[in-house]
Amino acid sequence: MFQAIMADFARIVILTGAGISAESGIDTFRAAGGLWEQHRVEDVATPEGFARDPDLVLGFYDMRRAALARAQPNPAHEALARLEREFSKVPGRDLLLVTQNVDDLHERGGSARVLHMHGELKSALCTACETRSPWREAMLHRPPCPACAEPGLRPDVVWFGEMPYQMGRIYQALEACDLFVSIGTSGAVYPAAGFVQEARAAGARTLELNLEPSEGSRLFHETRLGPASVLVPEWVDEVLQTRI
Ligand code: BV8
Repeated sequence: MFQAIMADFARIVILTGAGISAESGIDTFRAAGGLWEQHRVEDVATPEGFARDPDLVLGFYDMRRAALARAQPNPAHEALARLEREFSKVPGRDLLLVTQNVDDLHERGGSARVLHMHGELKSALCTACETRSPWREAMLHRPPCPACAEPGLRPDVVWFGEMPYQMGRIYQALEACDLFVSIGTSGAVYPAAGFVQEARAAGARTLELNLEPSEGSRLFHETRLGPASVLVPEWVDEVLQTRI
């Protein structure tokens, strides 16, 4: 892969996956011992699995919400926040951070504008009144919905077969971007795995930062392999140097 020339980029879309939070101690999905080895996807990340065994699903997300409370953002999250701060100082520049992750490490790392296309662990969706509420506790004991008091809360995350959030806004940003950067994702799940093709069709440069080649590596102009906590700060320095 030839080195992408860090020319001046005005509109950047960044997609992150579980790999950017791995060094914060958050399990990824497909690594050895990862989340999908401990549980079948069909059982814990589909509406059918939730209908079949709500206790298993609520317990699975309670465990992940508790693990998140013990995790801290890492230099990769912090570097993206630095890029957002510097970008926002320059008129006409736009940065959209789209994450597949349901953790809040981007926000705790300092990012202000984060689009959680697969929802968030710290949000509860009521199956009775469809209200979304900020949520930090467990759900296994069926707490009452803050809006309607019904005991019908589920994790506000997008399961397989459900519609990801804000797809219109994401596709709009992909059509207008001049740089698309994918960080820490295996490229195994759609529609996120197809974003690189949307960006290329729009004429954008495409860069992948990942620990190992993903399923979509061949679709990127450039792939850099290594841990996000090293690659992302290096890349942000490159982009910001070019700008000044
Ligand atoms: C949809 C949220 C229609 C919950 C997740 C049949 C029926 C219905 C749908 C389908 C079907 N067949 C296919 C589909 C589509 C389906 C799909 O893609 N299935 C796959 C299995 C083929 N998708 C859907 O159902 C989606 N909805 O299609 O609706 C539609 C279509 C178009 C437009 C609009 C609507 C909904 C999918 C969402 C599922 N929810 N998560 C939760 O978190 O529990 S999926 C979950 O896995 C993630 O959110 C993410 O999206 C996905 C991939 O995970 P990654 O983040 O990439 O993590 P992974 O472990 O896989 O990889 C980690 C990577 O990091 C690795 O590459 C590793 O090398 C790297 N890494 C590790 N350490 C580091 C590192 N990199 C850097 N540094 C490190 N230190």
